[in-house]
Amino acid sequence: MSKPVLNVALVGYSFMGRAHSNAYRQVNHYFDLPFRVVPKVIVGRSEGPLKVAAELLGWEEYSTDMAAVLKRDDVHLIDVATPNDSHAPHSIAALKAGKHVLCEKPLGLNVKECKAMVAAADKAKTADGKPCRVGLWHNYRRAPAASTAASLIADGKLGEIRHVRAVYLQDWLLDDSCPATWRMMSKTCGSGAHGDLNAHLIDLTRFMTGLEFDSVVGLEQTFIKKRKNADGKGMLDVDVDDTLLFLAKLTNGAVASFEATRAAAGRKNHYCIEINGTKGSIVWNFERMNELEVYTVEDEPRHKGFRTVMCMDGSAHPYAGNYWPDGHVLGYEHCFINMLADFVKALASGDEFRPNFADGLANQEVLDASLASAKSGKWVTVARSQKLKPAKALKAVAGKSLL
Ligand code: SOE
Repeated sequence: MSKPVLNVALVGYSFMGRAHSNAYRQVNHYFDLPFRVVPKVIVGRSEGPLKVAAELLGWEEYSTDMAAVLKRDDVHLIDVATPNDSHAPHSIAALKAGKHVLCEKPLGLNVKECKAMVAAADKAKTADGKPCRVGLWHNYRRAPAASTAASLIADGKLGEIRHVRAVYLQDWLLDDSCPATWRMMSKTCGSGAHGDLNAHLIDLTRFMTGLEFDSVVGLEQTFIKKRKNADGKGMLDVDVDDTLLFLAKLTNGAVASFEATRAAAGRKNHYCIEINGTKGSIVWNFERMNELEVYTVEDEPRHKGFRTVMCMDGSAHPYAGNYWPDGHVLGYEHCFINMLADFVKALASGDEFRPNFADGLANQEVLDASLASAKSGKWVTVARSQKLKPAKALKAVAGKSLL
């Protein structure tokens, strides 16, 4: 019997639009899903590049008229992969039109926008009266090793969490050769490396530990304060951070440190988190994304030490078995395919999907508090406006390839 279709409209087609397009094309090839996911229409402003993107990225149609796309009853899911200042307008319009929404991170420019997005999501209904579902593209949760770390912690293997230390280091703004883009203006991005990269560190900390942030103290720097405009005319005064570091106290008393920068020479996309508990530690380094370093105090002294676990065993690690036999590694793009598969399953089952817009708001409350602290130099209590249960750690569904 043929499956019902889930027709998708994507707005935005640069880096994230390309990564999402790949997920829409691939997901049904590797996951047995209740819907056939169809990359239906790609939306943008300029017809020429849009036509090329539609052909290249595998979209059936293209349109420069978002309002018209939202009116279509053969479009079910809107994917917002545009710059941060358009996340709220696009997502809220799509929810009001009764569409499900997947939005790129960070959810919005600030807490105010995120609260409006959560409110819109809480009341939105599809044309047939069902709740609209929402998700937030924090893709790294869906790396098998990251989900394995979360399940080890949820099962108490690390004991009580005491420390989190995480860095997300890039170097594309090391010098003044990169012209000004939307990522360097607070009106279009909210904050710089902070909202772009610390957002991932905050999300993974919340996901892996199940803890929330109590208070923070931040330090920001903008090393290059002026950048030439892309059109070569004049200079932009950069009003967001190149770098933001912050310390945090988590809700169980654990202490944490976070570093996000776009000025660490030689670091291209160096994302690494270490979590220490009373019974052990994990280290996950995205550059070795299929491996998880694990230490447990219970090991006997003869072989006690950090061990490297290759998280590609379909019987033990989420998602691994959907692709290849044990040990054949996955890449950055699989995190997006895995997340989309979970979203589509949740859409059909009605089960909770995380991270959702409430997670995006919780994340933004930490981002805004640490940015405020960086400006004041004082500790800031995170104004948590929700009581969220920790996301369920993703257990390995006995992964099976479809052939
Ligand atoms: C740019 O820093 C960027 O594309 C981020 O926006 C993404 O979230 C990250 O996954 C890769 O780097």
